[in-house]
Amino acid sequence: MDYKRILTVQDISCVGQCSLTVALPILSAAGHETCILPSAVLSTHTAGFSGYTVRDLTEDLPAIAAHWKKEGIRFQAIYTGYLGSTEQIEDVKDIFRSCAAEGCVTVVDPAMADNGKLYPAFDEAYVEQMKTLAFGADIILPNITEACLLTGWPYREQYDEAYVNGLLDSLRAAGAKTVILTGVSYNEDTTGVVVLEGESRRYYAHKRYAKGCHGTGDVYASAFVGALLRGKDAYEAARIAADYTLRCIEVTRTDPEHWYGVKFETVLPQYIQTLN
Ligand code: PXL
Repeated sequence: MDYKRILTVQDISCVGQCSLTVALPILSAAGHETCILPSAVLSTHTAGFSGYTVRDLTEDLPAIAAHWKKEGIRFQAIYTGYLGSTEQIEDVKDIFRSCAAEGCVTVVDPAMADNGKLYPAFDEAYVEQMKTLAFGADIILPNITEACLLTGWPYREQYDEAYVNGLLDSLRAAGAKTVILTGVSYNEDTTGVVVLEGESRRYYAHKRYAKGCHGTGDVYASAFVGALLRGKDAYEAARIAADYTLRCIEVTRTDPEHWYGVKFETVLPQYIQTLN
């Protein structure tokens, strides 16, 4: 197996099964050396908890990047998620430029919004700056809300294929290369992802549960990156990640105490099997 070194840049939510506490185990399980750059440290994630603490690590990023440059450290993939500040995005772009190994794949999950709303930490300036990161990346994984924010396309709860195609056209026109558009659902029973690559648009649909779970975007993006770096093509990686995320929801949804994340650890063996 080809052993790859990947850098993932996202926050540490100490409790809540999202961002780095999900990305690191999933990427490691996929068999990759996983280096991390914490964008911020929070006591919990911000969706459903109140009174959480936040330490923004923006100030630390330039010195960390400078050290890596001095050591000649390079990554075969760089994958970003929830970031700590608008200013930090410039530092992340600098890391894209200076720490990429030859053929490095850059993957941006513009984790900033869902269900038509920005997460509490972010504002319009963050969205503007995120565009400069996302449209320079090889692959982006927005949900519909994030794709609307990145393009100015109007957000709608009910939509059809023509709406989704228009949204994908807008992303393409704005500079997006490969797009994995998540949470695309045309009826109550199924949801799925659209994979836009060159002229090809393919939809993968699977069972939908009425109530979503927190943290599934991060589980999905991490499982996607893990599979992609194992040599799967974008559509196959998108399918593997969707099936895995669905299993995570299935083992969690009947436990009302576990409202803040998904029990992704318990089904990691199945994810690993699908990669082999
Ligand atoms: O799952 C995305 C995410 C990551 N990190 C933090 C969050 C969220 C979503 O709300 O609050 C801190």
